[in-house]
Amino acid sequence: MASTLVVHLLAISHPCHAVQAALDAKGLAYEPVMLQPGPHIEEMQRIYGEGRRTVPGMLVDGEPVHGSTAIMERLDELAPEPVLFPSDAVREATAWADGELQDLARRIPWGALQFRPEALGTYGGAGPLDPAGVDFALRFVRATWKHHGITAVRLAEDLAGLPALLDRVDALVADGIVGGEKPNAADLQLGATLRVLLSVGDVRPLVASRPAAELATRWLGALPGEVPAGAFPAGWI
Ligand SMILES: N[C@@H](CCC(=O)N[C@@H](CS)C(=O)NCC(=O)O)C(=O)O
Repeated sequence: MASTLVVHLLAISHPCHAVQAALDAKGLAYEPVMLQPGPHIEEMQRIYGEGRRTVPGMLVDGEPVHGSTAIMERLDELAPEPVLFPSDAVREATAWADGELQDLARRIPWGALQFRPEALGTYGGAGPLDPAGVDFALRFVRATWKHHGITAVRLAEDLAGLPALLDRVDALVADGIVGGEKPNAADLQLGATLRVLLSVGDVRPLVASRPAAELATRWLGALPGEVPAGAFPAGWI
């Protein structure tokens, strides 16, 4: 009998999008539980245990599996095709994507939204926010700066370091570790992060002209959301 899968998610979370794409690729049915940003931290720890505050998490017949990569590993046990971890090289690329690069897709968009807070509305599929919405967005974005340790100095360093990270993604494509006929875990983790970066107008040109860009939309489609170019002060890109 098929296992019952319950997946705890946030609507705007790229590791959650990667896991949802993996479930879809394997054709596994699951119950999505959408949590509220903020209260999700307490709820996740209640379900998955102390210190496990982040989404995504998955219950397999009630057994907790926490974190996007651990979930993908478990999905390979539940359904063989497509194999998400076909090689050690994919495992290594996934671990990298789930760390350093994944974090950038938090700091860069939240960083840009500080300068264009009205654009927060576009990530929910709506238009730019009205003035009352901007008041809310400014408070929310400020909280994300604190939560993710974003500072202007760190952002400028992130932006300066981005081309080297994108070079590494391009090398994974060139080596055939990602970008194959079927999605693996690294395709999905990288794609989920890259499509967030594509939504930030200032960095889109850095990504769009590269082989890496194809990964962004191949398995996950385009992300709603757009921070118009010109958000970051000139010279940061
Ligand atoms: N690398 C982890 C990180 C997950 C993560 O940081 N999720 C964010 C949402 S994108 C979250 O729940 N953050 C809450 C927090 O930092 O306390 C994974 O891929 O599962």
